[in-house]
Amino acid sequence: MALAIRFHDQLSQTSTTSFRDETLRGLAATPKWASPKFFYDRRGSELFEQITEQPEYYPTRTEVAILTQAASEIAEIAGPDADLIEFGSGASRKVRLLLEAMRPTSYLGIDISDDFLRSSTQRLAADYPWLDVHALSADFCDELHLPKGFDSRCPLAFFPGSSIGNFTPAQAQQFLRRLHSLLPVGGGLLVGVDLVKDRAVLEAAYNDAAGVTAAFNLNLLERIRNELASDIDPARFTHKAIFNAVQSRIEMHLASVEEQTVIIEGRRFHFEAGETLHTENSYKYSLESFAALARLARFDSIQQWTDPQQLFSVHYLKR
Ligand code: AVJ
Repeated sequence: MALAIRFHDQLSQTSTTSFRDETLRGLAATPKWASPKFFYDRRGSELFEQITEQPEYYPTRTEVAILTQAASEIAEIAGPDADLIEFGSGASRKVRLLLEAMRPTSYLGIDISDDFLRSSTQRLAADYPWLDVHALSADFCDELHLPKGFDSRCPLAFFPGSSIGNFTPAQAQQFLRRLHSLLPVGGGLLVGVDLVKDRAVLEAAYNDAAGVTAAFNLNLLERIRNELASDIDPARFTHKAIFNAVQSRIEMHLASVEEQTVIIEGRRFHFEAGETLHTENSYKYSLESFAALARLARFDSIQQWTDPQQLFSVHYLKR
């Protein structure tokens, strides 16, 4: 039946323990940190969708404009037998541009937010009855296995949104190497990469006036309070996002408004007034620095697209 999606679960039981263990590990460290992959519970995924609609947050609409322009060229490079694998599919909006241009036989969406993934892939299956839709709930920071039943001779991996910017350059290189070995010779990788630019533009994008990014950041504390045994109070923290030019990254933090001790799973964590929990890095590249990183992971740069203002880029890499 055309509307049936095939759902593969690689997260299941391990996900609560990894949230607990990684949270405790990060809070015990100096400086304190938390992994941005835990932003994406259902509420967090919804807040992220709202971020993408804020006037200051240029990446999504710019990437959509680039993909709209480039879709037929991308389909041509990928060839008639290509299938699509999307990493961090979220609401699966951008991939529609590619699906319509490429008309692949199969699509596999991979995301850490499993109920969100379920509903967005179900909508894809309903809208494209000719498409064989697979969904894989997985943390792609772990080892990658393509699910049984999804076999493609010519996959095109799509990693949109500059999610690769959440990795340090060293981790990004390692991730690209793993993708490289997952793909058969001739397979492709289409990756969205945010570009370095003026500090004011960057900082505005992560400090939207409506406060959606602040709510998204603070939702991590809601998650700790709801899913772990904790007395943490999100009202005693504030959102902070700054551009670190030396490291070429936006940093998001949650700053403690006063000196306090929070309890999580029976452990006590002390915060000085103003001390922060570092929740996210979002690295910004130049066209050249990203192409160099891809080369280190043994990919060939086939084509790059950008917008007239050079805000964002999309790279076509080939194994
Ligand atoms: C999904 C990682 C690409 O870094 O811009 C948006 C996440 N964080 N606003 C980004 C995010 C705050 C986003 N990525």
